Amino acid sequence: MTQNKQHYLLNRADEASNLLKKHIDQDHVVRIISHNDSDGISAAGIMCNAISQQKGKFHVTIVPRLRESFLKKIQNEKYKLFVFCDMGSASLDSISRLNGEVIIADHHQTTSPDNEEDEKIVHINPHLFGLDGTRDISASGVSYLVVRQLQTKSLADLALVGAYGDMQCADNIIGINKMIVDDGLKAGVLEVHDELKISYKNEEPLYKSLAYTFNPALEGISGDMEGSMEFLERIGLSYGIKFNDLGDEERDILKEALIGKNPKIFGTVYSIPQEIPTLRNVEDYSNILDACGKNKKHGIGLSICLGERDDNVNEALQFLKKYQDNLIKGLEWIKKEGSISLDNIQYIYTEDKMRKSIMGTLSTAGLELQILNPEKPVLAISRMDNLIKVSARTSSDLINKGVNLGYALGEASKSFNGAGGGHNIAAGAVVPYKDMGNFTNIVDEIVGKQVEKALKIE
Ligand SMILES: [Mn+2]
Repeated sequence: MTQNKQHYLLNRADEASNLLKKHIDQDHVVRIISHNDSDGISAAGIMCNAISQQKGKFHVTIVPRLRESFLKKIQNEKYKLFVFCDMGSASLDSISRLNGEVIIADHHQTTSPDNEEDEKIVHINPHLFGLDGTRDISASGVSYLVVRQLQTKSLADLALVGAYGDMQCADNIIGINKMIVDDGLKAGVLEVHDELKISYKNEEPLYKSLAYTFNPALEGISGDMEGSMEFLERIGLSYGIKFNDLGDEERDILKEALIGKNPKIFGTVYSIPQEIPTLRNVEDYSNILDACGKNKKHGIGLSICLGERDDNVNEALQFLKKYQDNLIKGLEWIKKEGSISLDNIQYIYTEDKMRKSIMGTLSTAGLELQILNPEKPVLAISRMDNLIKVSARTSSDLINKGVNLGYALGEASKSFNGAGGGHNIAAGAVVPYKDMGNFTNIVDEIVGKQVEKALKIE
Protein backbone atom coordinates (compact mmCIF):
# COMPACT_ATOMS: atom_id res chain seq x y z
CA MET A 1 0.00 0.00 0.00
CA THR A 2 2.69 2.47 1.09
CA GLN A 3 4.73 1.35 -1.90
CA ASN A 4 1.86 2.38 -4.14
CA LYS A 5 1.47 5.77 -2.52
CA GLN A 6 5.18 6.42 -2.88
CA HIS A 7 4.94 5.35 -6.49
CA TYR A 8 2.24 7.96 -7.20
CA LEU A 9 4.28 10.66 -5.49
CA LEU A 10 7.38 9.73 -7.50
CA ASN A 11 5.36 9.80 -10.73
CA ARG A 12 4.07 13.27 -9.94
CA ALA A 13 7.63 14.39 -9.20
CA ASP A 14 8.74 13.02 -12.57
CA GLU A 15 6.06 15.12 -14.24
CA ALA A 16 7.51 18.16 -12.50
CA SER A 17 11.00 17.09 -13.47
CA ASN A 18 10.04 17.02 -17.14
CA LEU A 19 8.44 20.43 -16.88
CA LEU A 20 11.52 21.88 -15.21
CA LYS A 21 13.80 20.34 -17.83
CA LYS A 22 11.65 21.73 -20.65
CA HIS A 23 12.01 25.28 -19.32
CA ILE A 24 15.74 24.94 -18.67
CA ASP A 25 16.20 23.70 -22.24
CA GLN A 26 14.30 26.71 -23.53
CA ASP A 27 16.67 28.93 -21.57
CA HIS A 28 13.91 30.35 -19.34
CA VAL A 29 14.88 31.85 -16.01
CA VAL A 30 13.18 29.65 -13.37
CA ARG A 31 11.40 31.73 -10.72
CA ILE A 32 11.82 30.04 -7.32
CA ILE A 33 9.93 31.03 -4.19
CA SER A 34 10.72 29.28 -0.94
CA HIS A 35 10.40 29.45 2.82
CA ASN A 36 12.92 31.08 5.19
CA ASP A 37 13.56 28.09 7.47
CA SER A 38 16.18 25.40 7.15
CA ASP A 39 13.94 23.11 5.08
CA GLY A 40 12.88 25.95 2.78
CA ILE A 41 16.43 27.20 2.25
CA SER A 42 17.68 23.66 1.56
CA ALA A 43 14.78 23.09 -0.85
CA ALA A 44 15.65 26.26 -2.75
CA GLY A 45 19.31 25.19 -2.64
CA ILE A 46 18.44 21.85 -4.22
CA MET A 47 16.48 23.50 -7.04
CA CYS A 48 19.19 26.11 -7.71
CA ASN A 49 22.02 23.56 -7.66
CA ALA A 50 20.20 21.23 -10.04
CA ILE A 51 19.37 24.09 -12.41
CA SER A 52 23.03 25.20 -12.32
CA GLN A 53 24.18 21.65 -13.00
CA GLN A 54 21.93 21.77 -16.08
CA LYS A 55 23.45 25.16 -17.03
CA GLY A 56 20.11 26.86 -16.44
CA LYS A 57 19.24 30.17 -14.78
CA PHE A 58 17.12 30.98 -11.75
CA HIS A 59 15.81 33.88 -9.68
CA VAL A 60 15.04 33.08 -6.03
CA THR A 61 13.02 34.87 -3.38
CA ILE A 62 12.84 33.51 0.17
CA VAL A 63 9.83 34.59 2.24
CA PRO A 64 8.65 33.93 5.81
CA ARG A 65 5.19 33.01 4.51
CA LEU A 66 3.28 33.15 1.27
CA ARG A 67 1.20 36.30 1.56
CA GLU A 68 -1.61 37.17 -0.86
CA SER A 69 0.05 40.55 -1.43
CA PHE A 70 3.23 38.80 -2.60
CA LEU A 71 1.27 36.48 -4.91
CA LYS A 72 -0.52 39.51 -6.36
CA LYS A 73 2.80 41.20 -6.98
CA ILE A 74 4.28 38.25 -8.86
CA GLN A 75 1.15 38.00 -11.03
CA ASN A 76 2.80 40.79 -13.02
CA GLU A 77 6.01 38.84 -13.52
CA LYS A 78 6.66 37.40 -16.97
CA TYR A 79 8.49 34.23 -15.94
CA LYS A 80 7.48 31.08 -17.80
CA LEU A 81 7.99 28.76 -14.81
CA PHE A 82 7.37 29.38 -11.13
CA VAL A 83 8.55 26.88 -8.52
CA PHE A 84 7.16 27.07 -4.97
CA CYS A 85 9.05 25.13 -2.32
CA ASP A 86 7.81 24.43 1.23
CA MET A 87 4.66 26.45 0.51
CA GLY A 88 1.94 26.86 -2.10
CA SER A 89 -0.44 23.99 -1.34
CA ALA A 90 -2.64 26.36 0.65
CA SER A 91 -2.70 29.04 -2.07
CA LEU A 92 -3.75 27.15 -5.19
CA ASP A 93 -6.34 29.71 -6.30
CA SER A 94 -3.97 32.64 -6.33
CA ILE A 95 -1.17 30.56 -7.78
CA SER A 96 -3.39 29.47 -10.68
CA ARG A 97 -3.63 33.15 -11.66
CA LEU A 98 0.11 33.42 -12.33
CA ASN A 99 1.23 33.89 -15.93
CA GLY A 100 3.54 30.92 -16.29
CA GLU A 101 3.49 27.23 -15.54
CA VAL A 102 3.96 26.18 -11.92
CA ILE A 103 5.58 23.49 -9.81
CA ILE A 104 4.49 23.29 -6.17
CA ALA A 105 6.85 21.23 -4.00
CA ASP A 106 5.17 21.39 -0.61
CA HIS A 107 4.59 19.01 2.30
CA HIS A 108 2.19 20.89 4.58
CA GLN A 109 -1.22 19.44 5.35
CA THR A 110 -3.61 20.49 2.64
CA THR A 111 -7.37 20.44 2.43
CA SER A 112 -7.35 21.36 -1.26
CA PRO A 113 -8.29 18.48 -3.52
CA ASP A 114 -5.71 17.27 -5.97
CA ASN A 115 -5.93 19.65 -8.90
CA GLU A 116 -4.87 17.32 -11.67
CA GLU A 117 -7.13 19.11 -14.16
CA ASP A 118 -5.22 22.37 -13.86
CA GLU A 119 -2.72 21.73 -16.59
CA LYS A 120 -0.60 24.73 -15.66
CA ILE A 121 0.25 23.44 -12.17
CA VAL A 122 2.14 20.31 -11.18
CA HIS A 123 1.29 19.98 -7.50
CA ILE A 124 3.49 17.63 -5.48
CA ASN A 125 2.60 17.09 -1.84
CA PRO A 126 2.85 13.80 0.08
CA HIS A 127 -0.57 14.46 1.67
CA LEU A 128 -2.23 14.27 -1.78
CA PHE A 129 -1.14 10.64 -1.89
CA GLY A 130 -1.89 9.64 1.68
CA LEU A 131 1.73 9.99 2.81
CA ASP A 132 2.80 11.84 5.95
CA GLY A 133 4.43 15.20 5.29
CA THR A 134 5.54 15.37 8.91
CA ARG A 135 7.66 12.24 8.95
CA ASP A 136 7.97 10.73 5.46
CA ILE A 137 9.33 13.66 3.51
CA SER A 138 10.09 17.38 3.81
CA ALA A 139 9.93 20.11 1.17
CA SER A 140 13.64 19.51 0.53
CA GLY A 141 12.81 15.87 -0.07
CA VAL A 142 10.00 16.77 -2.46
CA SER A 143 12.33 19.19 -4.27
CA TYR A 144 14.97 16.48 -4.41
CA LEU A 145 12.49 14.11 -6.07
CA VAL A 146 11.81 16.79 -8.70
CA VAL A 147 15.50 17.09 -9.62
CA ARG A 148 16.48 13.46 -8.98
CA GLN A 149 16.69 12.67 -12.70
CA LEU A 150 18.35 15.99 -13.58
CA GLN A 151 21.15 16.20 -11.03
CA THR A 152 24.66 15.46 -12.23
CA LYS A 153 26.01 15.37 -8.65
CA SER A 154 23.74 13.96 -5.97
CA LEU A 155 21.86 16.51 -3.87
CA ALA A 156 20.55 13.91 -1.40
CA ASP A 157 22.76 15.44 1.32
CA LEU A 158 20.90 18.75 1.12
CA ALA A 159 17.57 16.92 1.15
CA LEU A 160 18.58 15.34 4.46
CA VAL A 161 19.70 18.73 5.82
CA GLY A 162 16.17 20.01 5.15
CA ALA A 163 14.53 16.96 6.70
CA TYR A 164 16.58 17.52 9.87
CA GLY A 165 15.44 21.14 9.86
CA ASP A 166 11.82 20.02 9.98
CA MET A 167 12.64 17.54 12.76
CA GLN A 168 11.88 14.49 10.64
CA CYS A 169 15.02 12.64 11.73
CA ALA A 170 14.87 12.83 15.53
CA ASP A 171 13.98 9.15 15.92
CA ASN A 172 14.47 6.88 12.95
CA ILE A 173 14.31 7.96 9.36
CA ILE A 174 11.35 6.44 7.54
CA GLY A 175 9.35 6.65 4.32
CA ILE A 176 10.75 8.49 1.34
CA ASN A 177 13.34 10.15 3.58
CA LYS A 178 14.85 6.69 3.96
CA MET A 179 14.98 6.25 0.20
CA ILE A 180 16.72 9.64 -0.13
CA VAL A 181 19.30 8.67 2.51
CA ASP A 182 19.99 5.45 0.61
CA ASP A 183 20.47 7.50 -2.58
CA GLY A 184 22.96 9.71 -0.74
CA LEU A 185 24.89 6.80 0.77
CA LYS A 186 25.13 5.14 -2.62
CA ALA A 187 26.33 8.34 -4.29
CA GLY A 188 28.88 8.88 -1.50
CA VAL A 189 27.53 12.31 -0.50
CA LEU A 190 26.36 10.90 2.84
CA GLU A 191 27.97 8.72 5.48
CA VAL A 192 26.36 7.13 8.50
CA HIS A 193 27.98 6.36 11.88
CA ASP A 194 26.88 5.38 15.38
CA GLU A 195 28.13 8.23 17.54
CA LEU A 196 27.36 10.62 20.34
CA LYS A 197 24.85 13.11 18.94
CA ILE A 198 26.59 16.22 20.27
CA SER A 199 26.25 19.51 18.41
CA TYR A 200 29.17 21.49 16.91
CA LYS A 201 31.90 19.05 18.00
CA ASN A 202 34.42 20.84 15.80
CA GLU A 203 33.48 24.36 16.74
CA GLU A 204 32.92 24.67 20.45
CA PRO A 205 34.52 23.66 23.75
CA LEU A 206 32.83 20.58 25.15
CA TYR A 207 30.67 22.32 27.76
CA LYS A 208 29.17 24.56 25.09
CA SER A 209 28.69 21.69 22.64
CA LEU A 210 26.72 19.88 25.30
CA ALA A 211 24.71 22.93 26.34
CA TYR A 212 23.83 23.53 22.66
CA THR A 213 22.69 19.93 22.16
CA PHE A 214 18.88 19.72 22.07
CA ASN A 215 18.30 16.58 20.00
CA PRO A 216 17.94 14.73 22.23
CA ALA A 217 17.52 17.07 25.16
CA LEU A 218 19.77 16.41 28.16
CA GLU A 219 18.12 17.45 31.40
CA GLY A 220 20.23 19.87 33.41
CA ILE A 221 22.71 20.24 30.51
CA SER A 222 20.89 21.37 27.33
CA GLY A 223 20.51 25.12 27.41
CA ASP A 224 22.38 25.31 30.70
CA MET A 225 26.07 26.32 30.52
CA GLU A 226 26.67 26.01 34.25
CA GLY A 227 24.87 22.70 34.46
CA SER A 228 26.98 21.46 31.58
CA MET A 229 30.25 22.55 33.24
CA GLU A 230 29.26 20.95 36.52
CA PHE A 231 28.38 17.71 34.75
CA LEU A 232 31.80 17.56 33.08
CA GLU A 233 33.60 18.40 36.31
CA ARG A 234 31.70 15.68 38.08
CA ILE A 235 32.88 13.02 35.61
CA GLY A 236 36.42 14.40 35.69
CA LEU A 237 36.66 15.85 32.18
CA SER A 238 38.09 19.22 31.31
CA TYR A 239 35.22 21.32 29.99
CA GLY A 240 37.30 23.67 27.86
CA ILE A 241 38.53 21.01 25.46
CA LYS A 242 36.75 20.30 22.15
CA PHE A 243 35.08 16.93 21.79
CA ASN A 244 37.26 16.06 18.82
CA ASP A 245 40.39 16.57 20.94
CA LEU A 246 39.33 14.06 23.61
CA GLY A 247 41.27 10.80 23.92
CA ASP A 248 39.56 7.43 23.49
CA GLU A 249 39.33 6.78 27.20
CA GLU A 250 37.82 10.21 27.87
CA ARG A 251 35.31 9.66 25.11
CA ASP A 252 34.25 6.41 26.73
CA ILE A 253 33.75 8.09 30.11
CA LEU A 254 31.68 10.82 28.48
CA LYS A 255 29.65 8.35 26.46
CA GLU A 256 28.75 6.27 29.48
CA ALA A 257 27.77 9.29 31.59
CA LEU A 258 25.65 10.82 28.81
CA ILE A 259 23.87 7.56 28.03
CA GLY A 260 23.01 7.43 31.72
CA LYS A 261 21.26 10.78 31.26
CA ASN A 262 19.50 9.96 28.01
CA PRO A 263 20.16 6.77 26.02
CA LYS A 264 19.06 8.54 22.81
CA ILE A 265 22.28 10.59 22.92
CA PHE A 266 24.11 7.70 21.27
CA GLY A 267 22.81 6.79 17.85
CA THR A 268 22.82 7.29 14.13
CA VAL A 269 24.65 10.39 12.93
CA TYR A 270 24.78 11.42 9.28
CA SER A 271 27.64 13.36 7.81
CA ILE A 272 28.68 14.77 4.46
CA PRO A 273 32.24 13.50 3.93
CA GLN A 274 33.28 16.12 1.34
CA GLU A 275 32.08 19.05 3.43
CA ILE A 276 34.23 21.48 5.41
CA PRO A 277 34.34 20.41 9.12
CA THR A 278 31.83 23.06 10.23
CA LEU A 279 29.15 21.76 7.87
CA ARG A 280 30.05 18.08 7.89
CA ASN A 281 27.45 17.01 10.44
CA VAL A 282 24.04 17.13 8.73
CA GLU A 283 22.20 18.37 11.80
CA ASP A 284 24.72 21.15 12.47
CA TYR A 285 24.46 22.20 8.82
CA SER A 286 20.71 22.39 9.21
CA ASN A 287 20.94 24.48 12.38
CA ILE A 288 23.32 26.88 10.66
CA LEU A 289 20.84 27.42 7.80
CA ASP A 290 18.05 27.90 10.29
CA ALA A 291 20.06 30.53 12.15
CA CYS A 292 20.55 32.41 8.84
CA GLY A 293 16.80 32.33 8.24
CA LYS A 294 15.97 33.49 11.75
CA ASN A 295 18.38 36.43 11.34
CA LYS A 296 16.67 37.36 8.06
CA LYS A 297 19.92 36.51 6.23
CA HIS A 298 18.52 33.64 4.19
CA GLY A 299 20.69 34.84 1.29
CA ILE A 300 23.74 33.72 3.24
CA GLY A 301 22.12 30.36 3.94
CA LEU A 302 21.32 29.90 0.29
CA SER A 303 24.87 30.87 -0.73
CA ILE A 304 26.20 28.19 1.61
CA CYS A 305 23.92 25.62 -0.06
CA LEU A 306 25.29 26.77 -3.41
CA GLY A 307 28.85 26.06 -2.28
CA GLU A 308 29.97 29.64 -1.61
CA ARG A 309 31.82 29.29 1.67
CA ASP A 310 34.43 31.15 3.79
CA ASP A 311 32.90 34.51 4.65
CA ASN A 312 29.38 33.17 4.42
CA VAL A 313 30.07 30.34 6.85
CA ASN A 314 31.81 32.68 9.32
CA GLU A 315 28.93 35.08 9.19
CA ALA A 316 26.43 32.24 9.59
CA LEU A 317 28.33 31.04 12.68
CA GLN A 318 27.86 34.49 14.21
CA PHE A 319 24.11 34.18 13.63
CA LEU A 320 24.19 30.73 15.15
CA LYS A 321 25.89 32.09 18.25
CA LYS A 322 23.37 34.87 18.60
CA TYR A 323 20.57 32.39 18.14
CA GLN A 324 21.94 29.96 20.73
CA ASP A 325 22.43 32.67 23.34
CA ASN A 326 18.90 33.84 22.68
CA LEU A 327 17.64 30.27 23.05
CA ILE A 328 19.40 29.81 26.38
CA LYS A 329 17.96 33.10 27.67
CA GLY A 330 14.51 32.02 26.45
CA LEU A 331 14.71 28.72 28.31
CA GLU A 332 15.69 30.59 31.47
CA TRP A 333 12.62 32.77 30.95
CA ILE A 334 10.34 29.70 30.67
CA LYS A 335 11.90 28.15 33.78
CA LYS A 336 11.15 31.35 35.67
CA GLU A 337 7.69 32.17 34.28
CA GLY A 338 6.23 28.78 33.34
CA SER A 339 3.24 28.48 31.02
CA ILE A 340 -0.45 29.35 31.36
CA SER A 341 -2.38 26.13 31.54
CA LEU A 342 -5.89 25.45 30.12
CA ASP A 343 -7.71 22.09 30.27
CA ASN A 344 -6.02 20.49 27.26
CA ILE A 345 -3.31 22.90 26.15
CA GLN A 346 -0.85 25.37 27.65
CA TYR A 347 0.50 28.60 26.26
CA ILE A 348 3.38 31.02 26.64
CA TYR A 349 3.10 34.66 25.55
CA THR A 350 5.70 37.28 24.75
CA GLU A 351 6.07 40.81 23.45
CA ASP A 352 9.89 40.62 23.61
CA LYS A 353 11.41 41.30 20.21
CA MET A 354 14.31 38.85 20.47
CA ARG A 355 12.20 36.07 21.90
CA LYS A 356 9.50 36.28 19.23
CA SER A 357 11.63 34.65 16.56
CA ILE A 358 12.33 31.51 18.60
CA MET A 359 9.03 30.84 20.34
CA GLY A 360 8.42 27.64 18.35
CA THR A 361 11.87 26.26 19.12
CA LEU A 362 11.49 27.24 22.78
CA SER A 363 8.28 25.24 23.01
CA THR A 364 9.86 22.14 21.49
CA ALA A 365 12.91 22.37 23.73
CA GLY A 366 10.75 23.25 26.75
CA LEU A 367 8.62 20.14 26.20
CA GLU A 368 11.65 17.90 25.81
CA LEU A 369 13.47 19.29 28.82
CA GLN A 370 10.19 18.98 30.73
CA ILE A 371 10.31 22.57 31.87
CA LEU A 372 6.93 22.74 30.10
CA ASN A 373 4.26 20.13 30.87
CA PRO A 374 4.89 17.30 28.37
CA GLU A 375 1.25 16.16 28.76
CA LYS A 376 -0.19 19.20 26.95
CA PRO A 377 0.50 20.81 23.54
CA VAL A 378 2.04 24.29 23.74
CA LEU A 379 0.91 27.40 21.94
CA ALA A 380 3.73 29.93 21.75
CA ILE A 381 2.17 33.33 21.18
CA SER A 382 3.98 36.49 20.06
CA ARG A 383 2.35 39.85 19.74
CA MET A 384 2.78 41.69 16.43
CA ASP A 385 0.98 45.06 16.82
CA ASN A 386 -2.71 44.21 16.69
CA LEU A 387 -2.16 40.61 15.64
CA ILE A 388 -0.79 37.59 17.42
CA LYS A 389 1.41 34.99 15.79
CA VAL A 390 0.90 31.52 17.21
CA SER A 391 3.35 28.60 16.89
CA ALA A 392 2.01 25.38 18.29
CA ARG A 393 4.07 22.30 19.16
CA THR A 394 3.33 18.91 20.61
CA SER A 395 4.95 15.52 21.13
CA SER A 396 4.54 12.28 19.16
CA ASP A 397 2.95 10.79 22.29
CA LEU A 398 0.13 13.30 22.09
CA ILE A 399 -0.25 12.78 18.35
CA ASN A 400 -0.77 9.10 19.06
CA LYS A 401 -3.52 10.19 21.45
CA GLY A 402 -5.29 12.02 18.60
CA VAL A 403 -3.90 15.57 18.71
CA ASN A 404 -3.64 17.29 15.32
CA LEU A 405 -2.45 20.87 15.73
CA GLY A 406 -2.63 21.71 12.01
CA TYR A 407 -6.39 21.11 11.94
CA ALA A 408 -6.97 22.59 15.40
CA LEU A 409 -5.29 25.89 14.51
CA GLY A 410 -6.84 25.93 11.04
CA GLU A 411 -10.36 25.48 12.44
CA ALA A 412 -9.91 27.87 15.35
CA SER A 413 -8.48 30.69 13.23
CA LYS A 414 -11.45 30.54 10.82
CA SER A 415 -13.68 32.00 13.55
CA PHE A 416 -11.54 35.13 13.68
CA ASN A 417 -10.81 35.67 9.99
CA GLY A 418 -7.30 34.51 10.77
CA ALA A 419 -5.12 32.05 8.92
CA GLY A 420 -3.77 28.84 10.37
CA GLY A 421 -2.62 25.32 9.64
CA GLY A 422 0.48 23.19 9.33
CA HIS A 423 1.36 19.71 10.52
CA ASN A 424 -0.13 17.52 13.24
CA ILE A 425 3.00 18.01 15.38
CA ALA A 426 3.74 21.67 14.61
CA ALA A 427 1.41 24.34 13.30
CA GLY A 428 0.97 28.09 13.13
CA ALA A 429 -1.73 30.74 13.01
CA VAL A 430 -2.16 34.49 12.88
CA VAL A 431 -5.25 36.02 14.51
CA PRO A 432 -6.24 39.43 15.90
CA TYR A 433 -4.72 40.29 19.30
CA LYS A 434 -8.12 41.18 20.72
CA ASP A 435 -9.32 37.60 20.09
CA MET A 436 -6.40 35.91 21.85
CA GLY A 437 -8.45 34.69 24.82
CA ASN A 438 -11.23 33.28 22.65
CA PHE A 439 -8.75 31.74 20.25
CA THR A 440 -6.82 29.86 22.93
CA ASN A 441 -10.14 28.65 24.42
CA ILE A 442 -11.35 27.33 21.06
CA VAL A 443 -8.04 25.54 20.37
CA ASP A 444 -8.29 24.09 23.89
CA GLU A 445 -11.79 22.81 23.11
CA ILE A 446 -10.84 21.35 19.71
CA VAL A 447 -7.79 19.55 21.11
CA GLY A 448 -9.99 18.18 23.90
CA LYS A 449 -12.42 16.81 21.29
CA GLN A 450 -9.60 15.31 19.22
CA VAL A 451 -8.34 13.33 22.20
CA GLU A 452 -11.86 12.30 23.25
CA LYS A 453 -12.67 11.08 19.74
CA ALA A 454 -9.48 9.05 19.53
CA LEU A 455 -10.28 7.44 22.88
CA LYS A 456 -13.72 6.38 21.62
CA ILE A 457 -12.26 4.80 18.50
CA GLU A 458 -9.91 2.76 20.62
MN1 LIG B 1 9.18 22.34 5.56
